[in-house]
Amino acid sequence: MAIRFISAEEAASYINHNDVIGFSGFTPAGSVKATPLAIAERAKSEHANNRPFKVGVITGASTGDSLDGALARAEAVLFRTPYQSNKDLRELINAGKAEYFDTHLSSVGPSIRYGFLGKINWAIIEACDVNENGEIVLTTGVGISPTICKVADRIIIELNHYHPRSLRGIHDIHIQQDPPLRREIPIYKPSDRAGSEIIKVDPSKIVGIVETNLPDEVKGFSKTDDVTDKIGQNVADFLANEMRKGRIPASFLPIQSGVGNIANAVLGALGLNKNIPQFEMYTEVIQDSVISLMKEGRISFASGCSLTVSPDVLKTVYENLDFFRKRLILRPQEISNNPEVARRLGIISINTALEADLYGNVNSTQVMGGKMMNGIGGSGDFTRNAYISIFTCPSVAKGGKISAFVPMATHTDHSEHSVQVLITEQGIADLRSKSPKAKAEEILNNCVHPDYRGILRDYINHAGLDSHTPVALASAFGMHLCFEKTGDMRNVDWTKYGL
Ligand code: 0RQ
Repeated sequence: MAIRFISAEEAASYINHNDVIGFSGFTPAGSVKATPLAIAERAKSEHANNRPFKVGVITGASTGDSLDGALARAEAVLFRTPYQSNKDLRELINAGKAEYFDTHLSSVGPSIRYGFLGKINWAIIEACDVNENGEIVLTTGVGISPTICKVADRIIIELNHYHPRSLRGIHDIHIQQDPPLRREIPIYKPSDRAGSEIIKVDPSKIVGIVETNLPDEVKGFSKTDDVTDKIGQNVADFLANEMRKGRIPASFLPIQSGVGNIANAVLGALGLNKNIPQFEMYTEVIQDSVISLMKEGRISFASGCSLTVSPDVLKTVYENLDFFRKRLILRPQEISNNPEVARRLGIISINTALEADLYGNVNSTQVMGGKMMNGIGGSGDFTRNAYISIFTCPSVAKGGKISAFVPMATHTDHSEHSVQVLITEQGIADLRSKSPKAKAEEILNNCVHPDYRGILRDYINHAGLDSHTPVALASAFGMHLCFEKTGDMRNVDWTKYGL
């Protein structure tokens, strides 16, 4: 194959209305940038000429603004899956102008191969190197790229010169065979390799190569504050205590940590707590704090799906690639988030809740039951299969007007059967081996904000104390209804809500 270089506009000109596209990347790391921007422009000009133009968008997880943001603003999204976190796309989804289905990240690649997502017309992926034999070296995110390259009819590659070709070797591309031929994944510790450094495709499927030189659109983190620092300290104290009690081996266990401000602060706190030994990570997103802790020797190895770090941190990684190459592996999300591996390694999962109920059911995705925030991401892949599963969140949101703890979660991503520990800035609720009533006491005494303890105590006292799980059906959403009516859950008057 002679490599054919094309412009992003030419690439976009090949895409048809209703085409389904699988995009590279996992978070903004490794997401394509120039081609989706050109597709968005094409959509706008088609719409201006009264012609329909929308595409199905399948990604690894969230992406950068040039992909999700641009396509959303152009109203060019037919459907979208899985995790997203772009403000404009979120608004489009919540306005019902794009079909969105949220699914576990480890399931996306296999679901595509099983045919559950229909035909995939295009794979549009970012690479730092490609040759005439169809050998592709990815950049900072692996996501679903190996699978979409395999199943898509045609492939467009963004060759991004921002990333050095010497990234080759940092990826471990292993895709399982599908049932009934599936075997075990040969990963027994985070640093084990199971696959290849490259993706190999049929070169005749590559329609063209779009050259770019663009950084990942990774946003920095908010500075930690008293609340996130305290949550981090509580997580570190909990884990140090588990070690003291002999419930976590002295060599420690691999950590999985979600994304966002809280997760970043938690990792920082784990690094600072000298009662926790040097540790490894088997996770999905490798954030800024992982790189700092690696430099300090607190993290010895990190296996992930993406290197989602701010531009300055990525520069440090590239300037010291020999050091980091020995300590980092990037894998497809069906392997980084694989339930089999999570269970085998005994990972400690730490993810974030929007709200939880008094029995430990966690809502990570839908505000007031129906407004999509980001999506479940990998939190379900890990939580259900963790050695210890932890959820963190501040005890209140919106300046105290919303309690993170409510009588009944308005949506459940993680059920009480999988959630073992809840941690806020107030303290730690250890839910393991407790009945629903005992879980409610633990949460009420240790995690709930003082402003809401009396309110929730009243609910518990009145709610079916003669049942296994105390629930007063008429009042269960009283705090949410009160917020909708008055803008503050603290105003709840239970007598108005059935108690
Ligand atoms: O909104 O900034 O407008 O006030 O939610 O909350 O406290 O900044 O926390 O950045 O860590 O995000 C769950 C969304 C938390 C994220 C979530 C409002 C709050 C604020 C964000 P404002 P914070 P974070 C990894 C694995 C998905 C599950 C997961 C997430 C905004 O961590 O998407 O962990 N997790 N996946 O005010 C209304 C409530 C609220 C609320 C918080 N009860 N009601 N709004 N907020 N609680 C992902 C991958 O797999 C890639």
